[in-house]
Amino acid sequence: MMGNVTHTASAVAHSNIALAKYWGKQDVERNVPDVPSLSLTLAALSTHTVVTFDPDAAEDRLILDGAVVDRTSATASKITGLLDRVRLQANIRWRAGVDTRNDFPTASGLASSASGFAALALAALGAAGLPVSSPRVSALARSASVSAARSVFGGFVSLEAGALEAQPIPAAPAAAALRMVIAITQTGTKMVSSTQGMLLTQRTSPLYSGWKQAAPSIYSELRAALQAGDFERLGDAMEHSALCMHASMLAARPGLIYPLPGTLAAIECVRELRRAGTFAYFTMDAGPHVKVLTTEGTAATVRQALEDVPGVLRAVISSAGGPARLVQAGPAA
Ligand code: 2P0
Repeated sequence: MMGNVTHTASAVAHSNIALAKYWGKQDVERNVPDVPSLSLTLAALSTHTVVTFDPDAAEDRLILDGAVVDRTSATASKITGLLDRVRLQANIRWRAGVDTRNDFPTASGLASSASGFAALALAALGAAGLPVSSPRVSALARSASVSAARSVFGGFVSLEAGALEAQPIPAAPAAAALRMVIAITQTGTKMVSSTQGMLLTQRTSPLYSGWKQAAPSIYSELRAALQAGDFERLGDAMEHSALCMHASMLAARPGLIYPLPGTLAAIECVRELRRAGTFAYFTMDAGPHVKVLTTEGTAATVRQALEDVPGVLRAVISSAGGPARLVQAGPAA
């Protein structure tokens, strides 16, 4: 139990893109994944979160990119759910102030929950004076958002089916030259949240069982290719993972159609680049943006080609990012 002072901590975490996708929950209550996933943490996209436990506060105050988060939203309940777990572990009842900022546009549809909940988990444990070992932070982040478990670690990260926490995995030394180019496409409609989307897929898609059956072997192939430095095989398995996941989404009822015309044009551009001999493989998540795996030497060419695609607004190059880190902890001034 802490003394009667305000405790605060500040953390930074990077986002991540899954090369082998997670889509489906084995345990909805505990938020445990149904399939194994493997991601690359991205240096270019990060979230900075400050958590302050305040004995005098009557309720949690949540600020996202300078705006108050609607208390009735799913985001607010995920944040307060995570804070409640920390309060329980620390045996405190104090309400918290949470101030979180993304260094990329939150409304752009890029994954902000991965970096956001990883930074929140680390800052909240730090502010409560609890140990911040990576497995513990990862398990707490996962309880709010499965992909966030992976953002606690840098580089290549895996999260096994049924696992409570992610872990960093070895890659061939040449993997240091890999880059991800994120092509941001026009967003038209409001997206179904990932949580709602995957529960709908599990409940209604006749292709979910096929996805669940295929995912472990795609993951294993991708992991082996990464370790062996066989990047063509890695890229091929990565595209297969994304397309199998999207096949299961498309067959949900009502169908989840995330790609937009610009998404398909960007995919065609990637295949065109590859036919011309450039190392470039795509993946896409629960949104219309396209993420392209390429190398340091070809990233600028890939970015330019993507930015020339109608429907692509801009493209960002990212190298591998490091682990989530505490930037400041202790009683507030
Ligand atoms: C992934 N996605 O592996 C997959 C691929 C989107 C498509 O993890 O319900 O925010 O909070 O555990 O982690 C996005 O879903 O979902 C996601 P919840 P999460 O990156």
